[in-house]
Amino acid sequence: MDWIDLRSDTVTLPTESMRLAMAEAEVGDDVYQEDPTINHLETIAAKRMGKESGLFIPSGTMGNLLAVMTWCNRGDEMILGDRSHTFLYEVGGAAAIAGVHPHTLPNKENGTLDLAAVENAIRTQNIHFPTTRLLVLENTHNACGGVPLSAAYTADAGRLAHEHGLKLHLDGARIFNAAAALDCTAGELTAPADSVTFCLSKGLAAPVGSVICGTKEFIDTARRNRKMLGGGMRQAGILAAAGIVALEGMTDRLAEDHKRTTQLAEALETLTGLTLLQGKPQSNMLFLRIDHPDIDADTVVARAFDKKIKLSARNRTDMRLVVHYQIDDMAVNRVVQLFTELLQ
Ligand code: TLP
Repeated sequence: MDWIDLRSDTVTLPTESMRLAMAEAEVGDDVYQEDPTINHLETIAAKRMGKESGLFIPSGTMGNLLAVMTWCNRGDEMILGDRSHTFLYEVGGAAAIAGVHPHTLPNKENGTLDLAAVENAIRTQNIHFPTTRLLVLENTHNACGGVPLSAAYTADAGRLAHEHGLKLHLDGARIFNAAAALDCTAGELTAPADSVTFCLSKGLAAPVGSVICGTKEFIDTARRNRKMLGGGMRQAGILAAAGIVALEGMTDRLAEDHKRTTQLAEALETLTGLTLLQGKPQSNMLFLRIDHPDIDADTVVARAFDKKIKLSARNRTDMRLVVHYQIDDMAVNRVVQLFTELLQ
């Protein structure tokens, strides 16, 4: 029996065609910008995001840090959600490395920020204040349940940012999930943003990598900053080759993951001792609460492991399940069976 892993879509394994493309990739030294495979990935990625240029980077975390470093000076302020990945899960790199001061606002349940609150948070000219330079949004919003942010909302946020001289960065780690959820193109969702990062290594199943996109001028500076962070990767066309397969071949199938997430949710919500958090899933994530006298989330994780199912607990009661390329109908059935047996 194969392992099932619902801890994240970061656990996806590369496909056969990715491995083949990696083996055959033409490579060069990317610090000299001479890796043809990376150059090609950056070109097609920028095109999909509707931006001038792209830069291949090792991770989404580095992408968000590069955006912060490239748009802000030390001591500047950025506005972002209190449940955003950049604030919660990036080791405080924006403060520690970029020296940027985070001004958090509460994320609404739908992943957005109240734009009137954003406007109020933008600093005026005052000798006591840092300068507000950047607004960061996340699409899909991970901690808010994998919810997609609409193109209309992002456009309103972009307009507001630009009216006040701010830049808008979009953490689009799962922007293709958002596009699948909203039945639009990724480009429609990224159009209002000055910079966007997206991950190849999550639902798109590439082994490593993200791309950050923006104007040529922005990317030229981000490239210098990537070098400063030690992210100049030499013959990484081996990795970019898998990224090209991911970008060209894996985005259209994400709706399948969303369908299975809904099926899983519909089966689990019928069980007593379990409630769905954040409503019906809108993409590939399912958040649930265990509400049982004898079983907590850690017990579920331990019992699941015995059945070759990897799950993770967010705290004593809550769990996040993420559906991805390696989760087929049979895997969904095994997970439903596990919860049914545990909670009955
Ligand atoms: N998210 C991971 C963990 O870090 C929590 C996950 O399992 O979901 N932005 C968003 C919205 C993300 O969800 C993640 C990763 C990142 C950025 C960072 O990407 P990587 O892992 O490539 O640094």
